[in-house]
Amino acid sequence: MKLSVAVAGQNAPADAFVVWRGFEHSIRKAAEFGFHGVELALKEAAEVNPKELASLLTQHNLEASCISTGQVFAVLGLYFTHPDESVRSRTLDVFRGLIDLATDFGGLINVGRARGYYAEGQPRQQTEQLFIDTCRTLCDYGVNKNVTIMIEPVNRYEINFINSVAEGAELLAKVERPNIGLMPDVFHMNIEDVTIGGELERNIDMVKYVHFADSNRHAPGQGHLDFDDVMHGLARGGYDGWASIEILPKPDPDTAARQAAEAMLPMIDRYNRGEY
Ligand code: LER
Ligand code: MN
Repeated sequence: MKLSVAVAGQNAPADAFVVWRGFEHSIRKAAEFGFHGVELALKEAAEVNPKELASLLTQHNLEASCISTGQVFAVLGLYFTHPDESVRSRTLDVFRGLIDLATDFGGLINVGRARGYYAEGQPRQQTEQLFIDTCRTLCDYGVNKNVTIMIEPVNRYEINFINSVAEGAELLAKVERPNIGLMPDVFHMNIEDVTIGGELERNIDMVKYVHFADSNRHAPGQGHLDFDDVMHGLARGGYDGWASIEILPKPDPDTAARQAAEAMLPMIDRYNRGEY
């Protein structure tokens, strides 16, 4: 398993769960703190210059772990289940651009709240069908580019559709595409799932990536989540992908990142030595 940290552009909204902003600064800091990669939180592909980004990553010996898309929903207001076809079409355009970018940067696209939600007056069955159809369109676009689309279950206080890993796994089976998967976030699992380690293990075939934060969205170790349980569950399932730190920049960005690195890098080393 490798450890990444979520970062964003300079103009990301204040409530984005990233420790650092500005790609040059973030990549330098991530390397300095010992992370193996950066998760790029973007709202559209045009936000980065691929050549400059590739050269920064090479210079600091870091990988891009994935492209996450919270801002596509939060800033652009775009999502898969929107009743208006023209909004869905713009959503597809933005995601196609991000998929193209992901071919050189990690090959993994996160879909959080951009999956959409059960809206008042919209039949639930229609919401689910729009979700499935959009996933299929994007998976088909990404499959020959080796890009996987990962749906992130998000807790009920942030959205009303696909809250638990179990719900996500059930719905994604209906997408019937090889390059669809789940991105469990242990912060959300702590609210929604019956167990954390157990559910990670049980659904491991769908798990392509994981988000790490403690129960209070602070760095692992600063809340009451049991990361031994998380690591044991992933190890029992034989997981060998990325884990990414997605936390609040509190008490300040560097302290939060240092706490996360100091808590998790030794655990990742033990994990990779087969000690869980
Ligand atoms: C995004 O990765 C996430 O975990 C959500 O809480 C953002 O709304
Ligand atoms: Mn997350």
